[in-house]
Amino acid sequence: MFDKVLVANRGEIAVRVMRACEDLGVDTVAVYSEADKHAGHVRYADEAYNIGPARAADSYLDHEAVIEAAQKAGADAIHPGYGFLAENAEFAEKVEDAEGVTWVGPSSESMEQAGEKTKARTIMNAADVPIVPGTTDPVDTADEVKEFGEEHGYPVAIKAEGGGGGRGMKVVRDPEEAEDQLDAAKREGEAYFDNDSVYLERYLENPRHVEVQILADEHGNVRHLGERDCSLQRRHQKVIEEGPSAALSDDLREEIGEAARRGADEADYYNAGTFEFLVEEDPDREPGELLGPETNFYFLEVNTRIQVEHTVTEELTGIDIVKWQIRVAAGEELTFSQDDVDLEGHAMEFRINAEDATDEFAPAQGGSLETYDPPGGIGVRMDDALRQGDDLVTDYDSMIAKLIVHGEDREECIARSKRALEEYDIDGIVTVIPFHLMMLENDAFVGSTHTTKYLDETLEELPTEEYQQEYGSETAAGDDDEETVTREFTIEVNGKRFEVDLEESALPQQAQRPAGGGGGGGGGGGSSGGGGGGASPSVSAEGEVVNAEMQGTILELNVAEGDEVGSGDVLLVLEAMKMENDVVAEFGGTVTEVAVEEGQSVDQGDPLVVLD
Ligand code: MV4
Repeated sequence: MFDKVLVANRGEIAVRVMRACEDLGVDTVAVYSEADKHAGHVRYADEAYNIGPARAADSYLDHEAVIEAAQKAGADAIHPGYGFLAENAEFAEKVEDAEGVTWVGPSSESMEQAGEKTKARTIMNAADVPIVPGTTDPVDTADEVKEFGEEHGYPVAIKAEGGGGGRGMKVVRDPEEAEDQLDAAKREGEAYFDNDSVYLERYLENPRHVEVQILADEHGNVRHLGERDCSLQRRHQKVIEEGPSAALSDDLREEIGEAARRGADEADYYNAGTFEFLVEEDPDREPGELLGPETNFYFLEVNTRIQVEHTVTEELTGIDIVKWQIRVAAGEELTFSQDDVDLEGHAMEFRINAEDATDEFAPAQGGSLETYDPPGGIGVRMDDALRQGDDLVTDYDSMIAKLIVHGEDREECIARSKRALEEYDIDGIVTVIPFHLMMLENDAFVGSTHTTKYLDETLEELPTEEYQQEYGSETAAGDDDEETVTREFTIEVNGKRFEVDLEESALPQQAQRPAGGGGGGGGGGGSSGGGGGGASPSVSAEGEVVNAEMQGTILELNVAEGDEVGSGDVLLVLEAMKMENDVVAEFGGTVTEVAVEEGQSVDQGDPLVVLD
């Protein structure tokens, strides 16, 4: 076993990995950026090293800085968590080659194979794992797309060779779209993955997203730990994950699990991994009916990392997946057989994101945890790295915690989840807790007839605002547009306790009154957050700078210096956290400067374009 493991990550997953180390009696090393000096993972670790500025590219993504920290600390292994460098085969190879340091993960070769989708499809095909009907060779011309459409029918999916997780996929619904969508897919592939190679698949209109957890050692033992259903997604972002899937019959479950195991075996895969499948939903299926063994399912991709939602599987199987990642990397053999793997009860994971569901899930732009009082009790697990009083760090993703709930069956799991989410007390930062509570009373989710399209298609019809009103946290600036401050008081009347919410209407009053009118208590003044352009409304002689609202990648640049634009024109598309965000002109004018190029990654607040 290792003596000391460096965790090349931050937040809840870094703490999760360090907890596994503690359980194994292994020392822990954290790395952190300037923005994370006081972060939970730094507090948790035995020792910690500053590896650079807040900007991820200069710290958590800096290969040399991470490896140097490991060598300085005398760590004999590096665990990458998820995100950041976790699926970077080049980095894994550098760690493999570094003196005295072991990579906790699959071989860099496996990672490279998994990253090239046509290669992965070829291997799965060889292992008799069903793949979506399509090509395993790259496609170059619109004519090839049309030929495929004629033979297999429309719609056709064009996917980037290096793609995954919602990036670089375009759908062609009729032959006229072939050329444009082919260009778009190639452009995205080039911008994100430095690879404009694309391939084709039949596009499935109504899939469920089912993924199988694999654990394998370096001695040829491969186990599958059952599946998770991640069909509840918004713009490719998972919202609630659960297991076992409430849509699968046991026979189908067994088939999919065994297919994943065969695939991992064929690929000589080791360590933890997830095999993603699309399962063709039957649109006429009623709640309570299950998809039988005749149902089509298709391999989609392999994720060569520990995933956010691994906790669901841990609750169902009682197996500590992260601990096994470390043991397997140290050369140990798995000590349980496939028959030993038992799924017990039902589990759900709720991602607690600091986002405003009533404002297109805009990430919170700041704030601090005035109250942080997470739930507990039977069946409740919290994975987080925060405590009351912490300031929100907005430089990275918006997930601040995970709530994982286990019950004897799905019904108990849902009831317990409601209880836990209602217990959860957070003030000072907006979160999606009210949205989760809404989903637990949503017919499609409760009946488990939802597919991956459900949220994107019906979000607008859901009573998101009502739940936010009822269950939303108190935040300093109030709810975005309404500039009210709510304060909670506890009073006792004749010995009975009452909780009273007092609302102060702060800002509008001040604005209407002449100076000196007093009125509200200061009330935060509120950054408006929101989805629009984001630049402050001051005007300078050279023009107004449009800044990046969040960290991301420039996917598409629509303007050049000297261009005239109208109010509302899309200046560029910023991809952040797997979502495409249009950055629009707030007023018409001339583009006096373009500060970025396609494919460039930018930080929150970086200047993008100047408009005059
Ligand atoms: C598909 C598909 C339908 N047909 N491929 C989206 C992310 C990327 N990893 C693959 N994705 C999809 N591929 C074919 N041939 C539908 C999706 C898809 C999806 C998949 C899993 C989870 C959520 C999704 C949401 C929209 C589309």
